[in-house]
Amino acid sequence: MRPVDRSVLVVIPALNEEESVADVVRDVCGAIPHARVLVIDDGSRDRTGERARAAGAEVLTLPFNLGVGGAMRAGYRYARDHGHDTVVQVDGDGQHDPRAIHELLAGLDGADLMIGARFAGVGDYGARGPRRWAMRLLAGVMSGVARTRLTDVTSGFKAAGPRAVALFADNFPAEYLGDTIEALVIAARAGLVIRQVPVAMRERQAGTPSHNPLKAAAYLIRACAALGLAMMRPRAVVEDTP
Ligand SMILES: Nc1nc2c(ncn2[C@@H]2O[C@H](COP(=O)(O)OP(=O)(O)O)[C@@H](O)[C@H]2O)c(=O)[nH]1
Ligand SMILES: [Mg+2]
Repeated sequence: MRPVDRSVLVVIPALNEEESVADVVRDVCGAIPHARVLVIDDGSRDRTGERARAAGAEVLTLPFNLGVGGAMRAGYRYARDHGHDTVVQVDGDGQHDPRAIHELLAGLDGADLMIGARFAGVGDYGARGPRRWAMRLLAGVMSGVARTRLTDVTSGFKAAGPRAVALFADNFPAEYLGDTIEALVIAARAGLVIRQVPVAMRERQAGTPSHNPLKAAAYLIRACAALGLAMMRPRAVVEDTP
């Protein structure tokens, strides 16, 4: 399917991103004009929603903070209910270059889920210390689960085709870290094809990251627990879309 033939919903989960979200929305609209852009404003205490709307996005305002997983589940449901067969997840802090969306969409011709992978040799984005080791370990384990080589399983830059949209509208995990590891496990176990494409990652344009070095050490343990729990869930069944 050519990218313009897809009905694409770009979902931007955002928490307190008033300084960057408008630029992200404008860049996404410029890069992929035929897409609809939905910002999920997840209980922000700043003007994230207002800025996003002024820049041309639709905004779903959640009454209280659900986390990235809960926000993405809302996004996938919105896609299904409004007839979008393809969802692209983009961060609201400007780290993801919207020009790479085309490569993600092109990859959906041979896959159900495309990951924009940061450590695959493009750009100079680097996590350090325990966070990087955790990411590497998880990438190794997840490559086995997904039966393909994956180098960055915690990337928030992803494109989901029709089968993944149908699956995630009902099964997107809302737990901590669920939007990354657990979502991939659910997809792989449902028989979906997962692939990655290398992307350059930019620095956050403004605001503060939701991670900090102290939390990094806890990341590995939590992520492994998330992986273990995801493996214990019953397999989800995806109905083939016509
Ligand atoms: N909807 C929602 N978005 C969030 C939440 N926490 C972070 N985000 C957004 O998720 C994206 C990635 O978060 P970020 O802190 O940059 O994570 P990092 O890039 O992995 O360091 C950004 O667009 C954030 O605004 C949350 O609780 N809910
Ligand atoms: Mg970020």
